Amino acid sequence: MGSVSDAPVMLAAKKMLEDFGVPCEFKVVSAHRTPDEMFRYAESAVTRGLHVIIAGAGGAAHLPGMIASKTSLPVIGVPVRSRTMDGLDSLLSIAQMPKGIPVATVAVDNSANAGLLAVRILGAKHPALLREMDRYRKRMKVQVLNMSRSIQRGRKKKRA
Ligand code: RP5
Repeated sequence: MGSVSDAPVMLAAKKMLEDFGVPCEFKVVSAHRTPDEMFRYAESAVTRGLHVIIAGAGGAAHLPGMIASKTSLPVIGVPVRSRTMDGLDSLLSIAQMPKGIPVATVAVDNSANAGLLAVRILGAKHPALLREMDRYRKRMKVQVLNMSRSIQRGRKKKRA
């Protein structure tokens, strides 16, 4: 992430990866304040054994795009909500990449989805992760159906 102030948002990605048993590192590397470290980070990512990079940043959110320009690993950008423009600046900075350097972009502050997307990417090589993702989707379906049933029961009680 681009700053320690992004940590509260980015923790959801870390938790998601941990829930799926995927090891990850959690660090601050700024495109503007520590550009040399950012380049070193991106250039050494493959040899250090990384498979996917999740990069969260806000405002002039150049971190995901710049990392993607220095590595061939898949990069997922998380637009962190900014104080002044509610995250629209972050979203556009990350999504509007030039042709040739793709960055997958999730919704503003939705680092949980970045974690899930990383698991799906890794799942192409590790079938156990895909099976775990199947179970995750099934659990979600059951939760939604249960919520729907309990709402309907509540409405019936009110009418009775
Ligand atoms: C971006 O500027 C960071 O990713 C962060 O979202 C934003 C504000 O950073 P701080 O001023 O809180 O360090 O580079």
